[in-house]
Amino acid sequence: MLFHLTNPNTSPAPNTTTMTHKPTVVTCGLPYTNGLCHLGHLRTYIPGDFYVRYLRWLGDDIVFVCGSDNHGTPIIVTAETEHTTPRAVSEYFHAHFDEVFKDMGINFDRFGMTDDPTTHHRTTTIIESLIEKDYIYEKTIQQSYCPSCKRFLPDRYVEGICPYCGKHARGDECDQGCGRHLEPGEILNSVCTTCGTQAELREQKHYYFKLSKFRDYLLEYLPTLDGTINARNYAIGWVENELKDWCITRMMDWGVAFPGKDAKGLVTYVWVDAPIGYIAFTEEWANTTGNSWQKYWCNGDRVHFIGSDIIYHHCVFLPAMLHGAGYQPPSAVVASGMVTIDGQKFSKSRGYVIWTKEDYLDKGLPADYLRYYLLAYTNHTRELDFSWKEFQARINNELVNTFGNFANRSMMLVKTKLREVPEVAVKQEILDEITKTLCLVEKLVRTFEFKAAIDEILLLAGYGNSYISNTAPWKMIKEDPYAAAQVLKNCLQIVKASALLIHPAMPKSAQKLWEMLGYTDKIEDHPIGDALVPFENKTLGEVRPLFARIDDEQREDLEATLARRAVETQNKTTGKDTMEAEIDPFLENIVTIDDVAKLDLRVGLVIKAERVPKTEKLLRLQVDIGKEVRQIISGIALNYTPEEMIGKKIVVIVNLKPTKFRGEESNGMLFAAGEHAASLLIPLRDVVPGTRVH
Ligand code: B3M
Ligand code: ZN
Repeated sequence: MLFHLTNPNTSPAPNTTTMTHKPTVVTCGLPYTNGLCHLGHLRTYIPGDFYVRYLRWLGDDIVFVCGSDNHGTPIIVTAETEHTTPRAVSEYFHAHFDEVFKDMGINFDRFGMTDDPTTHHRTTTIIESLIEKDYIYEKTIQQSYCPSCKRFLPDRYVEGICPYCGKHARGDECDQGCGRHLEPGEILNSVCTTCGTQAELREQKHYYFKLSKFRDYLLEYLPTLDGTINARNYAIGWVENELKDWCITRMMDWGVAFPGKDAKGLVTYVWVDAPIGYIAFTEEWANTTGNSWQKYWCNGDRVHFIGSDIIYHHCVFLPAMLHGAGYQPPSAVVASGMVTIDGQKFSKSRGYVIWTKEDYLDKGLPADYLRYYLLAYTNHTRELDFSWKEFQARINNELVNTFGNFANRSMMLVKTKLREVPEVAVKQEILDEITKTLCLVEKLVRTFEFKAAIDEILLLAGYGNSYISNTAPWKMIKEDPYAAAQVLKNCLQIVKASALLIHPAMPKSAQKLWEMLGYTDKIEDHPIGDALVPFENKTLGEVRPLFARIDDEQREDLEATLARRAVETQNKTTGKDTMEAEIDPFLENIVTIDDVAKLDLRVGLVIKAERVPKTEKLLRLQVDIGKEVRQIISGIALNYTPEEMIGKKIVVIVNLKPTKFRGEESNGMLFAAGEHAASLLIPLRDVVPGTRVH
């Protein structure tokens, strides 16, 4: 069946697109080259990439840069542990992030390294300019020093107590409490992270940036800062409360050498050169493509996508430093909420982590699903609680059942019932609906409301779905083929617009859909106005299901990987065998109070201790448990000498069936925590031997 009803209606592009926008550089926070890319990272990069793709589609002039953050103490610590250089560690993780970003469809124009010469050069230039303008001064401070490692302990080399909130803190950041940036020497009760020795304070000369001088500037600038409200408000609150000068040097040799002959041995603090990397990466891009970096950094707009834990660095420190050196400050800071997993705080050390490559991409899951999920799940500034269950539900309900179903139904009906695309005009009401969506989504994207933008696009597909269900063209076709053709042509127009609208979020899937619609070129080369150009192809391409459902088995497999990782990580830290605990022991081995009551635990006094001959780990103890003295053989010799055991009061289980170790009878068992019983359990207050432990 072929229709020849020609009415090539054209409709103007929505007028919002005719607005002109400044050249814009968009950046994403730089990942440290000290670990692998995990799902938490993506919360910054995917919305950043979506924003860039969308604005490019609207015709804006955008350059999108990022890079890896190579300096700072954690990278040196890793290099020391791995017996290699910080540069080698950086190159390894840099390559990893570069690959993962590409596989996730995150397309930077430049992904540089802060240890490359451009960042070194730009940092030196900016610092020299700050020195010249008298924004930097010298000061001797008390700095943590480890008498055992015989070195100063900058930043992550030291741990202790936060002077503001009393929680455990790392050298330069209160990571478990108030989140404050900590200045060198501020941390209390500092301990060397390498060897555990209590640190001493020693004098050291450093350079300070006069951040306090920028208070008035920041109070004037911050209300004009665009982006998400959390960033602006947090920064204003900070500046109103306190603004201390910043120590911007560290005594080590990995980093950007601090300029000046008096600064021997000092490098700039990593938080100085890292954001300067944004400028340097733009320079690198400009140099290789024949563009101008100044076009973006001096006249255009600068939009920074970051995690909400580094707002202070981007909205307080960075604008002050840039302004002081005569550069333009950020135009917008877009700060995402943090990511949790199944309600748990993301934690590499506790195994609550989903690695982008190993746990997602390598399992064959499409990048677009995760891109969609992270964009559509919740508002950008809210905390995002990831769960595979929710992931499955979203993909199946929204992508498979709504978006994919509508597109496939429309195209399959055309293919099977009409064979060719009817040459009938698209109804105005359909074009109006698309225009409405285009205007709304543009506004939402420009105001960083990514979730709402995606919802609108899905609503357009939903509108198409209801339209096709209500009109039922498959029934109509017998009585009124013209009307059925009209409906299907309208549907194809909605599919075309939906493909174009969704391509910044799901570039691969949109391209697939584009080809099913019969196009042979790249969807991203089509400007926004094309969403309203009547569907022009005469035949469709090969139509296949656009999205695949995630079944329960697959979801359970993903959940099991996460659970296993948490258990394995915990076992590694507690010294348990990995094979022993595939399942969560806390859930599987529930005991009752009655079970506990069966154990007779007593305080015992060690009165004699000696090594069991020809063994490495065993000690033979004589333990006074009140009414009698017991012999207990215990595998603690690697951690405790016989001499130090004598006189110790320990906890012993006394109703354990006697057993033999290496021919020696053991009548009881003691309690200790950690590998090879690293830490004995002893009563805190003095009690007589034989006292029952409840
Ligand atoms: N490398 C990572 C972080 O703190 C840090 C970002 C630098 S952005 C200039 O999230
Ligand atoms: Zn704190």
